[in-house]
Amino acid sequence: MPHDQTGIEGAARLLGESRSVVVSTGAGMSKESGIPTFRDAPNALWDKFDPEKLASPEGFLEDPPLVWRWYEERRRMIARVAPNPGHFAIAALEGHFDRFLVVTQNIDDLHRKAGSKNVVEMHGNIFRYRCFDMGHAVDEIPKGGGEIPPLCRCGSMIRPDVVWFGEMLPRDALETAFAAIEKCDLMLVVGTSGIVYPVAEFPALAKGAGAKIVEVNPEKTPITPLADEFLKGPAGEVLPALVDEFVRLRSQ
Ligand code: BV8
Repeated sequence: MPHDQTGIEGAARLLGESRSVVVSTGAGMSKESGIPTFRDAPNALWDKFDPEKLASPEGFLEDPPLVWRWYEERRRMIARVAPNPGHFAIAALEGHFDRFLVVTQNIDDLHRKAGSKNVVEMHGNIFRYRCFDMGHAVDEIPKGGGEIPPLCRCGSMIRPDVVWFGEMLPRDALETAFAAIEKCDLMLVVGTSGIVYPVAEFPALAKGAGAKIVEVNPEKTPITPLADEFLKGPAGEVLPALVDEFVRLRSQ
């Protein structure tokens, strides 16, 4: 899908004028790595399931084996995929700025695998587990128990260390994100439908703090009206082109 060069040049110029950047990414960031997104059909993840049923504490308690197996299936699929050129482009940007933070809604660890150092996972990480009742981290799934979901040493069920609907986001993640958003000159918003709160609020918070907004998405979203530049296209193509133009301008 071709993307417009003028938008790229404008966005690269805005990046060149920035010293503090926040990148906010959603499921679309990982689409070209082969991970289905949540909402853009076909093959959208939620099509087969009701999100309120699977990604919520109530859904887990209603059918723990179903929810556990859904996450195990996703974990196995995610473990097999790799970062795409979009993840690597974001990692390449990091060293060019005084302050640079990736706040991701994704639980797939792909930003870190691509080399990004400053990453905050707003919705947790599918490769981590915790105790359902007590909340403590579970570093290793007990072998041979046979229960589905497996049981924690304290007897409670083990759950994925992700944020479910109706659950508070990790306080430290929110504090880090809000502090960076308040000070950023530019927010790059990539591959999110802008539906899930509180992350959906981040571009408006950044705009309110005086930042420029650049959005990368094949479709317009509720965030698009806030964007100073809207780069229509897939992250895996648009982001490398944006970084190339940014580096070209820097070298002039
Ligand atoms: C909270 C982890 C305070 C698990 C996820 C009623 C009761 C309770 C809460 C609420 C309520 N009503 C509203 C709420 C708040 C709720 C919410 O926002 N609901 C929405 C649906 C309205 N939020 C919460 O519950 C949050 N907690 O508010 O706590 C609280 C507490 C108690 C009571 C009230 C409030 C917690 C939200 C976190 C939920 N967990 N994931 C898991 O992954 O299994 S959310 C999950 O969905 C993802 O993590 C992700 O964040 C979200 C999907 O959003 P996107 O990432 O944007 O993905 P999506 O598929 O939607 O869009 C993809 C985009 O990519 C599209 O725009 C597409 O065009 C684009 N795209 C496609 N291809 C590409 C591309 N872009 C670039 N390149 C491409 N190639």
